[in-house]
Amino acid sequence: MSDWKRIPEEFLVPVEPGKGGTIRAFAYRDRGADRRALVYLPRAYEEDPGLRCPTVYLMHGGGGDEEEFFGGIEGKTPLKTLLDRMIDGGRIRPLIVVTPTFCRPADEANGTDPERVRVHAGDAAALTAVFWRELGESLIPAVDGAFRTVADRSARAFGGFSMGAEATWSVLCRGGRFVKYYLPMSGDFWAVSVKGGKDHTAETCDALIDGIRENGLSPDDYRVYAATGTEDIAYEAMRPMVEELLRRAPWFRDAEGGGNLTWRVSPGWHAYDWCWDYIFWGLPEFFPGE
Ligand code: FER
Repeated sequence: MSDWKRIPEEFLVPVEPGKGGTIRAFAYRDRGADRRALVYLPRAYEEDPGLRCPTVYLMHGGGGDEEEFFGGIEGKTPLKTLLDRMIDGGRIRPLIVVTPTFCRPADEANGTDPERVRVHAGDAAALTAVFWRELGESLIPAVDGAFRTVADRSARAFGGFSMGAEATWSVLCRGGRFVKYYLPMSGDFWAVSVKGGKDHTAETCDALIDGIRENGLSPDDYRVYAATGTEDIAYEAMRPMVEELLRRAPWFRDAEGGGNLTWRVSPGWHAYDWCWDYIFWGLPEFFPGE
């Protein structure tokens, strides 16, 4: 039995045309390469030219691309409606949401074959491991330059699904100076090995904490909301990893006792359908409505 609460239905009813936020394509450059992301701008951003917003970055899973979270600029997945309704209902502040991709053409991805990346999570991990560099060096500066963001790490979140969760742990480990809030959904950290959260639990947690320490962060400087489901293929790897993190005070302590790490388990499986729930419950922990 699970006491997991699904998203109340009213948050999944599209707002009237013209009343919600907008999704657009966003082009930027990274080390000479053309890069693309989708960007959601909340309604309030368009209406109030003085408004600056926090930014949430969401990374897709293996086999996906920058279109996947929103279902393209038409917003075919529930995510746009969910954000519109959460902002309207005062659950979260008006936010800018950016969905980039870790995929790169073969000639600029250190020999990584895009076709193998699409099919093999282990190959994708070569790209999720390094995305933090592009984030800090190119994507964040481009987004902060193009939109009225709150250009500060305390107004940035990074989350992702599956291999996007791997990217999320990697940003915390290696790029924690750029981002304060983390939403890893259904994925463990592969710094030591594929499924290292299961097969090398202690070493994986050591690697994460070593990176955090090397970046000069203290436990108040980051906040993690980690979630997956009991029927999810990531559960067997994410659960031992996060449970071990919860034993690593002062670096991680249960948010229920005032700490920096929330661990939530749904009855769900490895699918975006469950990410909507994790986003619904996670984002208000970071950027509550006023
Ligand atoms: C995990 C389980 C599965 C995980 C990633 C996957 C990063 C990805 C699977 C795939 O893309 O096929 O714990 O963590």
